[in-house]
Parts: sequence; C-alpha cells; structure tokens
Amino acid sequence: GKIAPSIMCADFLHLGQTLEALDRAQVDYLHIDIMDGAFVPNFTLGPDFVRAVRQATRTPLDLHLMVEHPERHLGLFALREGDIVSVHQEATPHLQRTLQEIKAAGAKASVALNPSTPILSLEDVLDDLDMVLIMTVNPGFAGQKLVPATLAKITRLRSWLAERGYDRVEIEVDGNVSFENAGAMRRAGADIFVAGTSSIFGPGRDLYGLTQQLREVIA
Ligand code: S6P
Ligand code: MG
Repeated sequence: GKIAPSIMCADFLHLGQTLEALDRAQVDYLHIDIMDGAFVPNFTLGPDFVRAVRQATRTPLDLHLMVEHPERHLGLFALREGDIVSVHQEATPHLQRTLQEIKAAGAKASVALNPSTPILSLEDVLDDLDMVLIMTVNPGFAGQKLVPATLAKITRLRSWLAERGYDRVEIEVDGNVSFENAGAMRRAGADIFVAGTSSIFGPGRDLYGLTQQLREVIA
C-alpha cells in the first residue's frame, strides 16, 4: 500500500520540518484537502498553500477537492504529471468531462465518494478513472470516527471493479485511518492510505517513525 499524509493535520508553524520528515520517510503522496465552505462545512487550504508546498518537496500531490464546481478551479493548481486530483461525485454535473480535463492537465483522475454515495454512480465513468477515493468519514474535518459501513464498501468496490475488468483502478481511503483500521482497509482492498491524526500526526508524535510503522501495517 501507499501512504498519503494529510497535510491539514500538520503543525502549520513547523510545516518545513514536517515536509522534510515526510520526504525522508519517502511517502508516496502529500494529501492536500481543499474545502470551500459550501460543499463541506469548513475551510482549509488553497492554491497559494499548494504552491508553497510544491516548492518545498518533490513528492507528488494528491489534491482532494471538497468544493462545488471543481472544474472551474483546476487551472489554479499547476498540476503535474504524477499528481492525483479527486473531485466529489455530487460536486460536478459533467463528471466525465471534468475527469477528462484533469487527465488533459497530466494528472490522475479520481472520484471521491461520501459514505452515502453509491458505488454505482461510477458505472458510466469507469474508462475515465484512475482511482476512487472512498471517504470513510463524512468530509469536512480531521479527527472523526470511522463510519463502519464504509469498510464493507471498500470490499464491494474492489470486487465490483474486478468484475468489470477495472482492476487497474486504485482505491484510496480517507478518514480515521488508524493503525487498527488501516489493516482492515488493506484486507478489504485499499491501495492508498490517507494518514492523519489517527496515525502519524499529533503534538509530540514521531512523524518519521510512525510513518514507517504505518507502512508495515499496509504492506
Ligand atoms: C476530511 C479530509 C481528510 C482528513 C483526514 C484526517 O474531510 O478529507 O483528508 O484530513 O481524514 O485524518 P484523521 O485521521 O484525523 O481522520
Ligand atoms: Mg481528504
């Protein structure tokens, strides 16, 4: 499995050190949460922050757009080959076109599904997908508890993709990816794990060491 630390969980007053430790730990992606106060009831990071992170690291970015009409804002993020962009199924009316626009910008295209959003809503965009982001909490905040039904949803998605010949589509999990939950998520078929306050981030925690530990759990 791959690790994508959630940068909104970092200590912003020591961001440089955090990014340095994550680079040293060779994480696979940096997960950056973008919220607009409309699609979700919170605000987080934006294009200027993304630009600053970009200058401090060579790790590819995993942009999680929790915004209405993400298609209107893709140009703000200076996407690069190897980045991932997730948009929420409900947020963009012409989902297929949006996924194509993400790919045209050189990034991998992904759809995020809230706990209540059905897998079947992806049936007609399978050809356009590189990844599915399964939200294992309702988006908006760090530090929430797992919605238990989402574990079985990962299993269902994995076999649903296989039945249709789309094994190549990766599954990312986001929300309360604790050491304990990560093992279960791995067994259910998840490939990419967003690491937040449930695992590696928190005051006084050994970011580098915990990242290594998480890597073992999801190996
Ligand atoms: C939540 C956001 C997530 C969180 C992550 C935090 O809306 O999309 O990426 O930052 O879930 O991790 P944790 O371990 O605090 O749930
Ligand atoms: Mg996220």
